[in-house]
Amino acid sequence: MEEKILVTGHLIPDTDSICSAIIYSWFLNKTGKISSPVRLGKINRETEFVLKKFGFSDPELFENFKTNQKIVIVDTNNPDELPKNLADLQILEIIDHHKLVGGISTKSPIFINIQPLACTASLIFQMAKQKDLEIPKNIAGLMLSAILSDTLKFSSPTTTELDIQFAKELEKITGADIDKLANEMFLAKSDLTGFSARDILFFDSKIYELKNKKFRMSTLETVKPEIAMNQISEIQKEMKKIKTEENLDGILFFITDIFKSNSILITNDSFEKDLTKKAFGKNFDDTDTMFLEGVVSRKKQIVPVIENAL
Ligand SMILES: [Mn+2]
Repeated sequence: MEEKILVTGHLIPDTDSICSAIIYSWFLNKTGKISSPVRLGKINRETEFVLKKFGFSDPELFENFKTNQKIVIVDTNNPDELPKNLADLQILEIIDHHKLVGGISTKSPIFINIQPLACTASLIFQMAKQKDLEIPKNIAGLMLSAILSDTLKFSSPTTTELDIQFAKELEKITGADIDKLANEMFLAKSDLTGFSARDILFFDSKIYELKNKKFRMSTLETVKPEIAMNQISEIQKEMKKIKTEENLDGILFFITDIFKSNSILITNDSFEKDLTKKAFGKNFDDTDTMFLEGVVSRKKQIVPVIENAL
């Protein structure tokens, strides 16, 4: 039997990462390959809601990939967000919408599709259209959900005309209403019951090496920022712990209000405060937080200004 290809997104998977692994695996199977989706971490509540709504089960959790395992990577091209033994695996393809970070090398030429769209699922929809594939309703539902998730319902500056056009086409195919689906997803995502301060900090968190300094930047996207604000002192305690454990130069936490399109920044020490004051050109208020009107995208509005300020 032909060896199975595993399709995986990044560590700490978000909705696009999980849905795109499932969608791309469907795409590969449609084009004559044998594949299944896997995941590298816990499913978040938004993704859990989406999978249930469109009738999918969680992809299998994979921690150990055997040497020479054939894999396709979706929604990242960053080796730090992929399995530790990446160099021993056989990467067949990369489908992504993030900046090229480098560090991945392959034994032979591979297929790479990286485009500046808001979402990996948009790229796969485009590929499916090019092949004239008929897209089942439930796959279209995952594609639409991933676009709504990554674009925060088109409010993120990463959103392109193409993402919006695709979402509208997918809305027709799947029969789900965009506004209603987005509301349900964002409410599911805002429910923090049962999560610790540490869980909250790792929902959507990435390490960045900027000008030789190591940062962790965590974002909580929510429609109810008050839930996290109520436990901010615990969250700050945890941030300090993580900073020591991971030997970071800084750890920044952003609570992003998806409906109002703004963020609250939380930091701890004077290095982080001075840096972010310079980056955003704003001061901290009495509660030691910084209010950032219109800031919703880590990729486009946070990382570049921090890098500049350094
Ligand atoms: Mn994505």
